[in-house]
Amino acid sequence: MELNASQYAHYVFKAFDHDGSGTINFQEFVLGLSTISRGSPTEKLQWTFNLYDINGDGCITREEMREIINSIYNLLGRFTEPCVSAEATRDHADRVFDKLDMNKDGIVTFDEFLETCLHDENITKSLSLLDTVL
Ligand SMILES: [Ca+2]
Ligand SMILES: [Ca+2]
Repeated sequence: MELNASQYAHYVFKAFDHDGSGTINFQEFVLGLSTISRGSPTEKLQWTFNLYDINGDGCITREEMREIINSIYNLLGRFTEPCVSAEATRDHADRVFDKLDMNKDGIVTFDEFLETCLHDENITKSLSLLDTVL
């Protein structure tokens, strides 16, 4: 599947759209922005988790992780030289996913996500690449 910057924008939009109505009202917008800029570490991670949980079922699959990281790289790719290869992107996504999936059951729950991120600064950094593009 072809991913591009507008898809990433779509995912970010979805993360802001708290009630999933398809539109962002002023309250949701303010809530999203204040979480990103002033939220506690847990609140920020909850927000990031929601971004990665594309279908909103409460857990992150490997496919979802690949898709978001891919779309972030696609967006960043416009500003970086040389471009990151598709394999490198996939590798990165798999490495992050394997770290997050503590019990190796193929899905990342919010508890696993929180636990890993609060103890591993590098993971938090690579997950919050979006800080630099928002
Ligand atoms: Ca999901
Ligand atoms: Ca798991």
